[in-house]
Amino acid sequence: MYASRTYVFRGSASGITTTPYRTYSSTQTNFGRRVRGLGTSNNNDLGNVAVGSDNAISVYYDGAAAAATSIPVTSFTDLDAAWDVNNDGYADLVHANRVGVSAPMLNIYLHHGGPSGYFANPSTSFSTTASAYGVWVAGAGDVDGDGYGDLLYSYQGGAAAVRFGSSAGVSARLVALTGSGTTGYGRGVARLGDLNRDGYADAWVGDPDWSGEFLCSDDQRIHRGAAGTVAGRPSQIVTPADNGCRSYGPSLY
Ligand SMILES: [Ca+2]
Ligand SMILES: [Ca+2]
Ligand SMILES: [Ca+2]
Repeated sequence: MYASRTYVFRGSASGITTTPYRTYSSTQTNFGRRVRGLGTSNNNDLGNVAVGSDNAISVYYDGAAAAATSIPVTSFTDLDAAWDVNNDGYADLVHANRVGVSAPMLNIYLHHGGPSGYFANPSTSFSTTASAYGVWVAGAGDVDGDGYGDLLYSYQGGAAAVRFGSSAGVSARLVALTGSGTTGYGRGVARLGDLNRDGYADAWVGDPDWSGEFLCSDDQRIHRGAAGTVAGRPSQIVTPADNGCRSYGPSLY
C-alpha cells in the first residue's frame, strides 16, 4: 500500500523555509485530503496541525513528529479549527461528513479541547439535510459577540448557515444564510476574522456559478456579524474584475 505525505514548513524572517520541518506519512486512504492549522488546543503558545483522511483525523501537537490524537471518521468531507465554541479557554475542532446518496445528510461534529488536547469523541453534534455535492464547515469565530465561538457550514446548492456556540457546545440556535440563489452558493465557507473591526467576526461563503456559459457570475459573499446575530443576506459581494466563467470563489484560505 502506498503512503501519503503531508509537509509542514516553518516561517522565518525571510519567509517560508524551503526544507520541511515535519513530514507526516500515513497509509490511511487519502491522508492529507484536508490539512488545517489549529492554533493551540491545550493553552500554550505552540500551534497544532490536523490532517484528515478517509479513515481518521490525526492531530499533531506543538510541532511533534507523531500524532497524539486520532479521531475516527467515515464519509469525511471537511474539518477546521472551531476556535472556542464553549468559551472554556481551550480551542475546539469541528469536522463534517455526508452520508446517503438519494437523501444525503450532513453531520457536523464538535470536539472540545482540554489540557491534554482534543477529545477523540465529539462533545456535541447536529445533522441537516444536504445536497449530493460537497459540504463544508468552518469555525467562524465569535460572529454574534457573546464570547462563544460559532460554526459556519454549507452545502453546494444554495444553502449555508451559522450555528451559535454556548457553554454546552454548539447550540440549536442558527441563522440561515442566503445568497444569489444560484446553485454555486455554498461551495466553500471560511472564517474571515473581523473585516470591518466592529468587534464581530464576519462569515464568508463562496459562490462560483457554473449555471451556464452565458450566465456566469462568480463571486464571494460576506455576511457580517452583529450583536446577537449575523446578516442572513450578504453584506458585501466580492466580484473579480474579469468575472466570467472562471470558477472564482470556491475556496479561501
Ligand atoms: Ca473550548
Ligand atoms: Ca458567538
Ligand atoms: Ca465585523
